[in-house]
Amino acid sequence: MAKRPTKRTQQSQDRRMKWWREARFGMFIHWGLYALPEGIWKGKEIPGIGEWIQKRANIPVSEYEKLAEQFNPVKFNAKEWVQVAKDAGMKYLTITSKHHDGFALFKSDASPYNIVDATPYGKDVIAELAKECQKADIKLCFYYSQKQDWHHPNGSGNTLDFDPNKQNFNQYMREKGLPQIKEILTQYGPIGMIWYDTPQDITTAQTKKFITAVYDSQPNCLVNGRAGHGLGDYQSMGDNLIPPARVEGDWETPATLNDTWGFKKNDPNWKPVDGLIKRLVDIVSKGGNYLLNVGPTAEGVIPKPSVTRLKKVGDWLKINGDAIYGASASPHPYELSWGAITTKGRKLYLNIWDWPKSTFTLYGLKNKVRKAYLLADKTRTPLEKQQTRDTSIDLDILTLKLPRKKPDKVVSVVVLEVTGEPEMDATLLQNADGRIQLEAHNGQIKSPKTGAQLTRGRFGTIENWLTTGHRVTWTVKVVTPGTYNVAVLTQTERNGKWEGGHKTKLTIGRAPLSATIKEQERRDNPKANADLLDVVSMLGQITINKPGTHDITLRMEKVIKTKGIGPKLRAIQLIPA
Ligand code: FHN
Repeated sequence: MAKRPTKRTQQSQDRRMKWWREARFGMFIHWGLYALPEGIWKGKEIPGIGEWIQKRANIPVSEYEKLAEQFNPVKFNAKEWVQVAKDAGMKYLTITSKHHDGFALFKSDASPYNIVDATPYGKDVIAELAKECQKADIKLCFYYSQKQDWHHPNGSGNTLDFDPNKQNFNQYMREKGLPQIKEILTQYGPIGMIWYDTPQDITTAQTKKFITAVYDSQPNCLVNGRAGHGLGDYQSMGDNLIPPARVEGDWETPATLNDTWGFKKNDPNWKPVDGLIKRLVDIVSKGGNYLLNVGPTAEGVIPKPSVTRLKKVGDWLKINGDAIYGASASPHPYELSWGAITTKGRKLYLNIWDWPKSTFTLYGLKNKVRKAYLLADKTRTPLEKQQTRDTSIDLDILTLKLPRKKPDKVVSVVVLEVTGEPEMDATLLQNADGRIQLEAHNGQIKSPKTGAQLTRGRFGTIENWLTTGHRVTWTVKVVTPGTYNVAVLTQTERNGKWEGGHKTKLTIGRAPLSATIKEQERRDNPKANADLLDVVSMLGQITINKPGTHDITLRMEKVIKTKGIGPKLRAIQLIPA
């Protein structure tokens, strides 16, 4: 969990975090001068995220700041924006009050480079948003780039105009950073959170000043985890990154609807609605919040593809919101192949995206189910259920009779009301549909005592597998013996580079399967940035003879490291043949 610079009791911290834990879903808005060029500078398409155009196209301040003279978002309508968030079922809105380019979307006495003083528009959009958010009961929160400021001679990040060796960041803090934090916390009523970003080489003392400035003005205002040095009220995950398993403490994934944050004309890579709903469910099932971004145009319009998608997520939440708002992580520490579980008190929500033909089976639930029903069913008609226990393998089995027709096209929710606190078998279990999913992050690594060690990537991979002699073992409870097709998933590098040809040996009991990793298919991994792909390689078949707990071990008998990558292991999948 992120640390706080001031000591608070758990109770008072719980009170401050309450609205945020209840909310689970928020809107991020990246809006500023960068919306004007739309990702194109002097006729040239500038690669990368739109709000970085000043840096990526090497635009000097003297040229970039002139954009302010054209910034006239005549179609901006605070009420409409807030309504988009409301219709999406979002409970908070975090807008870039000042991004790295240094331009403020609010009236500021600390710097004239702001929407009121520097643009023909001349109105304070933040003031208007604050009014509408209050009316709609949406928490208004501010993104503020505390370290990078490409417009101020003492802000970080602009090496084109300013010499970093001559900069004095403390002076920046005194002249602009801290006064602006005070302005945004005193001009617009109660603020939910300050969302700091890219702390870079900020010192602990400087970070503490930025945090204290928030708490001094508004003690109940939260601070996100990118304040720096692990401080803040909760942890911020990497952009678009969803952790592979439950994470303790409060955390949030900031993510985009397409690939950019600030508006770009040529970024049509919109995520499909089903992917957005599944991501939301997945994040909540691991204990986090989803902060999903829109990048309005320079005229002040939220792009239509964003609005239509968000509306559909909102339609889903209208029916299934109980499974999300105020919900906590799954009691089962592993991912499930059919969907994800969220909980609230003595209720479990089975968010199912692979709807079975008629019977749904859940392994490992230890509680007695008092009642099961579809969340979409207003009458809450009980579903037929049966709970048994297979003592030979120490497994609790729940079966539910489900209607043939799923209540929702994407994710349908079954509610289980149970006796006592939800409790599930903590072993890795075969999925009830027969699949056995061995995620790299769940595997135990055994390496030779000397020499290069395997490392764990931040988001679930096992890396640095450049020598032989290492083993990764999973202990899994198998329910249905049989023959399985084995797939291995390895991850590409950011630039798409990947290396194959490694000779693997997978062992279950005494039966080994030896094969070579070859690229057969590249697949999007919805839990990672779009540029990290899964490469699928089918290794062959393996037979598991009896039910019960088994160790499955993967070795590399030969690794190829010509490109210095080796196999970056993401998962092994055993699919019933
Ligand atoms: O550099 C920024 C980027 O422009 C964007 O604001 C994202 C949102 O999380 N944060 C930084 C990169 O992580």
